[in-house]
Amino acid sequence: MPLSRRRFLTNSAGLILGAASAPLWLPTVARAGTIPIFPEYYTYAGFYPKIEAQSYRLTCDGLIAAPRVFSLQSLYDLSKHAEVETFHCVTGWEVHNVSWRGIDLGSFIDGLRPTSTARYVVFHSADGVYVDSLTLEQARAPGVILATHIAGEPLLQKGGYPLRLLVPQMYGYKSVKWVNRVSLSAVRPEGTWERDGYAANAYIRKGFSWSDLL
Ligand SMILES: Nc1nc2c(c(=O)[nH]1)N[C@H]1C(S)=C(S)[C@@H](COP(=O)(O)O)O[C@H]1N2
Ligand SMILES: [Mo]
Repeated sequence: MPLSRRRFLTNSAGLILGAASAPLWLPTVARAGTIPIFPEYYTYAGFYPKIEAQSYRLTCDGLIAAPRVFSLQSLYDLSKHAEVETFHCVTGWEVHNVSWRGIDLGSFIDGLRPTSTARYVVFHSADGVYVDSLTLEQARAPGVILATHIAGEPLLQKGGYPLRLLVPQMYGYKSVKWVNRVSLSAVRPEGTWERDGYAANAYIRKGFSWSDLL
């Protein structure tokens, strides 16, 4: 292609893009409908659990007054906390202004009536592999929710449907997907990413490289 022709195309493209006020680079939030599409949908287990609303149960056990089992409907009834946050994966990507709805974790845990010896909240995934935990104090921090909805819609199957943890203060690996068991414990089991050397207290550190966490 002659150089002049190429210049012409570049100029036209610039004008069109300018008129549409769309940036030339890819936006951080790509949208299908209203649900933001994340750059990656991780599955450490190697598959995405397919959970049916009717048969789903959340089991709560360990150091609490008595074990409890919740249906999805009963969790939706508790899902009243709205939260808009940037989601940060420790591998470097982030998605801005994600609007979530979920259950305030602090009040949920208080409702389970932890015993005086309980120190950690452990989150298990229906994939049977992934696990992570928070201290009771971290679990009670503002904005920490068991998310049921994203952008007003139930979570995507790949995004942890029907229930995922959201810890906005920490890197995404803390936010366990497909949560089906919440267990109160006196000891902290090693989380999936901790086994690879990542911090249990995964606070997002602006201006630091992800490798600082290693
Ligand atoms: N069960 C389960 N939860 C998980 C993961 C996983 O592989 N399995 N990956 C974690 C990581 S590293 C990140 S960054 C987020 C990514 O969320 P997404 O898969 O919805 O994009 O989920 C977290 N929760
Ligand atoms: Mo991640």
